[in-house]
Amino acid sequence: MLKRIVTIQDISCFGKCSLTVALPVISAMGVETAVIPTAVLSTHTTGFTGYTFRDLTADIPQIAAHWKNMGLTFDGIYTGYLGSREQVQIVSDFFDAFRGSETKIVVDPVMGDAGKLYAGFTPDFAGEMRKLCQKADVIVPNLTEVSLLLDIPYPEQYTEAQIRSYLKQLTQLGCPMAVITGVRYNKTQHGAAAYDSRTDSYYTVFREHVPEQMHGTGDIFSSVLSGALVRGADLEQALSIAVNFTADTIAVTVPDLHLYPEGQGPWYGVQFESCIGKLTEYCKSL
Ligand code: PXL
Repeated sequence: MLKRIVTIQDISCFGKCSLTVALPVISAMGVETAVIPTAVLSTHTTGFTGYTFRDLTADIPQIAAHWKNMGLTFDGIYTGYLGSREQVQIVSDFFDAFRGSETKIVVDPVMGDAGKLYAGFTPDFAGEMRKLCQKADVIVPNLTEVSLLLDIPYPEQYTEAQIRSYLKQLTQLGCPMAVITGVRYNKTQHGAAAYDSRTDSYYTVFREHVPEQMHGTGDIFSSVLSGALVRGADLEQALSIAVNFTADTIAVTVPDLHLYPEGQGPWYGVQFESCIGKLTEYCKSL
């Protein structure tokens, strides 16, 4: 029987992030992908201006009630960008209603990047997100989100020992496993680090660093990680597939960045479509 994930995040109609990457990427991994759109935006909020934003918070409990009546169950629940504290609370109730003994819950606590909050977020939102993280099996913050969750200054520079300490502190929020994305210990490599508190094991996977800030790559990473975990990968395997696929999508995009409107290339997202074949290849090991 096909595994089934429900992913709960916004749909940014243009700009390839959140649902417009989660749906194709998780489906390509051979996992059925149900969605709950939390909001509809004309574009994502980084770089573009004048975007529309339709909030769908009120629809979420109604969708959940319908699904409960139908007896739907999920092998995985993966959450990304959530637009308000109220939405985080509703998603937390969704976890309680749909968590089965085998359900993997992945929370990507989307709040910011490169030391800055995304438009519309305030630091107090982090308190609500911290509570949601307690209910997850795996959380997937970048270093900006780590600083918000742990209430520490954004670390511009860090050592491997510090990353290990952050990972451990993240699991002490209440989730057994944590992954930190966008980790760099030197100028040439870029990757992610993970910690499983149940076995006290650390893992890291790196690829060549590309000096471009691309948009939507965190959502691609978390989608792949979620798909792999639901397909039965352990944390180390899931980390490896997620880092490698994300790096592949960045590598194919860089040579074309100059073809996009002036300076906007990174906002348009990465060309993950041309890497889907590699993703299915990586999934053969699962
Ligand atoms: O990729 C994260 C993300 C998701 N959804 C929306 C965003 C962003 C980041 O800017 O604006 C609407």
